[in-house]
Amino acid sequence: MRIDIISVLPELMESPFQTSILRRAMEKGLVEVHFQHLREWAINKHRQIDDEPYGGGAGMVMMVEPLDKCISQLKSERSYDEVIYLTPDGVTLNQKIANSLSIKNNLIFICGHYKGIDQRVRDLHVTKEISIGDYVLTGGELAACVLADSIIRLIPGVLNDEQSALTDSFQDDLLSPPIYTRPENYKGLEVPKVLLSGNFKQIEEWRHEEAVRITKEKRPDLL
Ligand code: 6GU
Repeated sequence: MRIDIISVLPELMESPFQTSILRRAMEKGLVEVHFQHLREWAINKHRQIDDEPYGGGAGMVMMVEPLDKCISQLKSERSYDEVIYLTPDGVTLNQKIANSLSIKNNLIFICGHYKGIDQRVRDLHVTKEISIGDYVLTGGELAACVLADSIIRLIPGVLNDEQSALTDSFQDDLLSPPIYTRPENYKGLEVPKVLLSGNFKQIEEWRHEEAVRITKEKRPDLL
């Protein structure tokens, strides 16, 4: 998979991709992440990428030309499955969306800033608009990192068995059951006996019951 992230502030996204699992995924060649610096596509010597909104009002608008030039250049080099605009107006990211994007080849992410992007970028190029929740961030960069992380970890080979994505919370619309490691007794708090029983059928039943109980308690909307 290849992800191109278009941004005015790519510095904001450096460390997530240089650390731990995402870094290893890139080193293994399972994913390429390319940062496209939007200012390099600016059309004047001030490297301007935003301008005042027609019709007035507060805040600036990201101009159509730099974004269109950058996206058109990328599209001339390879075909893209989706052009995703990260915006609080988008559909809220969930595991189903991450799953569906994890099987794509090439993706473009556009990180919005200020009041957003000129509508014509959406009309020309954007195929999906994604938000990471009902709150406002300073820009789309942190959301792009969240989206990329949720997708990349699902690519076969990125996680090892211990980190398996198959037993995640949300993978079957249930939260995870409680988990324990040594010691068996800590300050009088004991590990549930069933987990020490060696009876895998019983353990699986217990885990499922606990997952249902916890989901009912914390996130009844998922059931
Ligand atoms: Cl994708 N962008 C911004 N600026 N704020 C957000 C968001 C995205 N998702 C939630 N809040």
